[in-house]
Amino acid sequence: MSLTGKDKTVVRSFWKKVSSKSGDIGAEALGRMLRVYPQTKTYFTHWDDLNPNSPQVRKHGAVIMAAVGDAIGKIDDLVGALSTLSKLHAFKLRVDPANFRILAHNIILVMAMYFPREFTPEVHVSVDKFLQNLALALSEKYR
Ligand code: HNI
Repeated sequence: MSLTGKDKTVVRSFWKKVSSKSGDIGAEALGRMLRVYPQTKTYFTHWDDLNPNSPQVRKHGAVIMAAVGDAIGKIDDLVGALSTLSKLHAFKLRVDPANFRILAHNIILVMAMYFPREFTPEVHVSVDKFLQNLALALSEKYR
């Protein structure tokens, strides 16, 4: 479902409130994904420690959320904004795109946990739509 002007406004304004914690959100979301959906661990076997608080998990969670923040800055052209990352995940990392939705689910869950007051039903709808569109844009180069 494509994002409306209102969705974009809601996502941008929520991001302003939470972006200072983006590293923590990403780290916790990635750690949860690896713990709760162990099939996702297969892509990270080159890391020393896949437990939620390991330095590599925390650092990479922050990298992922920085990319999410960057995508919010380019919310009018998510496909263009994510095309390089889409190619990387498709051809080099060979990540099954079903996993993008799994990570998106963990990101929204952690956002709700960390920001219960800001995470209104309105925010929930628009951020969920945004993350689904981001997952779709990341899947664009798969063929
Ligand atoms: Ni993903 C590397 C962004 C989902 C597996 N990933 C990256 C990098 C970014 C990134 C940014 C670093 C790129 C670089 O070095 O140039 N990944 C994102 C985003 C999402 C996502 C925005 C979805 C919200 N990645 C996933 C998922 C998996 C995944 C769901 C697997 C389950 N990503 C990887 C792997 C790497 C990676 C593996 C390389 C890690 C490494 O060791 O450097």
